[in-house]
Amino acid sequence: MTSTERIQTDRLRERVAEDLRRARERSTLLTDAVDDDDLVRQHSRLMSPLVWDLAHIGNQEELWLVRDVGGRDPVRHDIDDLYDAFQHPRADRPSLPLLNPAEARGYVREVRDKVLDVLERSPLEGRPLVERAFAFGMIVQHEQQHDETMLATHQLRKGAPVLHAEPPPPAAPLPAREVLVPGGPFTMGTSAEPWALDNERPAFGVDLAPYWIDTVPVSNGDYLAFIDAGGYDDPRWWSESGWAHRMKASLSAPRFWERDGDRWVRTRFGVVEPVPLDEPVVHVCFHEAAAYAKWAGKRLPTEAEWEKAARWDPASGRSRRYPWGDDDPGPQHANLGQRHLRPAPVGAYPAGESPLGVRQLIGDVWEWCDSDFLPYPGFRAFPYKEYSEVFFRGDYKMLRGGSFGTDAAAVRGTFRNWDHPIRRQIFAGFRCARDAERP
Ligand code: AVJ
Ligand code: FE
Repeated sequence: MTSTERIQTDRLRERVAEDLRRARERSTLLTDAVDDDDLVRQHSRLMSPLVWDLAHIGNQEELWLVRDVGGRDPVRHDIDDLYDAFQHPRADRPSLPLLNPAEARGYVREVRDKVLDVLERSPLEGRPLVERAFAFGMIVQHEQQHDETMLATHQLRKGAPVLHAEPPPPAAPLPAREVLVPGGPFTMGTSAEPWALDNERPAFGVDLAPYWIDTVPVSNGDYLAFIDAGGYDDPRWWSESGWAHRMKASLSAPRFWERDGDRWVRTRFGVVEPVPLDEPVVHVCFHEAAAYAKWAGKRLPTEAEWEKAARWDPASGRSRRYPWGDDDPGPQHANLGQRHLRPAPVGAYPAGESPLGVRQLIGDVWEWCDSDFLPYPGFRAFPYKEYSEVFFRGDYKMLRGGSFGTDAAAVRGTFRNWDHPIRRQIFAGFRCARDAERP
């Protein structure tokens, strides 16, 4: 190893240690915010008790970093089954003999101590699992993904507010409500991003017809016009399965909204407040997003259209890591990391816009796309089939760009998230697109 390589490896180790520390700081904040009774309780059948998420975070870290990368003995050989998401559905997790809060905290601490030692000694090259610290990056992302899941559990929890954050930055002037994305090829996915997960790989060419895409997500004010126009009561706007779900679930507004006389209020982490008209709508399911789009004379973008709008640079023809370029996200670019516990108003973050002028693609709200979860051409499951492969072709729709609850380490221009089209507890909204005539 040359001295330049050694300096780079040391820098990578510091980066990993910092990312692990930031993830744990967030997990600790989310679990220390409530008492033990609250930690073991199930706040919704859609979610695990918070204490399950915490120990599951530690267990995944033990499996991959202590045992596999480190080649060390198990910390706890007896609990793998309890924290295997495929063994027990979320609804059943409260009745399992889980580690109690003190045990779970002690467990994740013990695992982390060993992992920091493994990190010091690992060469961060050689086999694919450790090359450029991939396994460490995967575990950082895993913890951050569960931190967003725990934040969704907090949103479902009843009671007085326990989480607090600064308000997000204001909107900036917006030159246009939609932009034309020219037709032609672009590179989707990645073969270069070191911590990209298996479903984002490999890079491949996609040729798209031209389309228009909104420069900002659909706002609460926009969505309210759909409600006021009777959109929830008109099957013309809904797909067949969407209408069936709308009827069965009696949908009439986004989740957490309530009518209060002649205005709408929403509950946000225990605070009841008037629905802010200029914020992106959040807590809508795919079916509601698709119905709104049809009512508006538009449609949802496909996943490829979302990614081209987010990454394609017309000047160079290259695909960027993020809309603003290749730099890692900073607070000027996007509303990420639970810094603000709400989306920023539409038109915020001008420094984060794409070359074509599309804003808020990263952060604020996950954006529903009209695509199923399919592997890219040349996909290979890595390092385990249960991250992506077992979900391909299931009843899922794609979500892109991350939300205010997503950490910068757990989202990028190529990142792919998915959920059932009826789910509303996630921090999901959408933006619209429409076909353009070919020139
Ligand atoms: C990619 C967000 C759908 O939370 O179910 C966490 C991520 N995978 N633990 C999920 C995940 C295993 C996953 N999503
Ligand atoms: Fe997990």
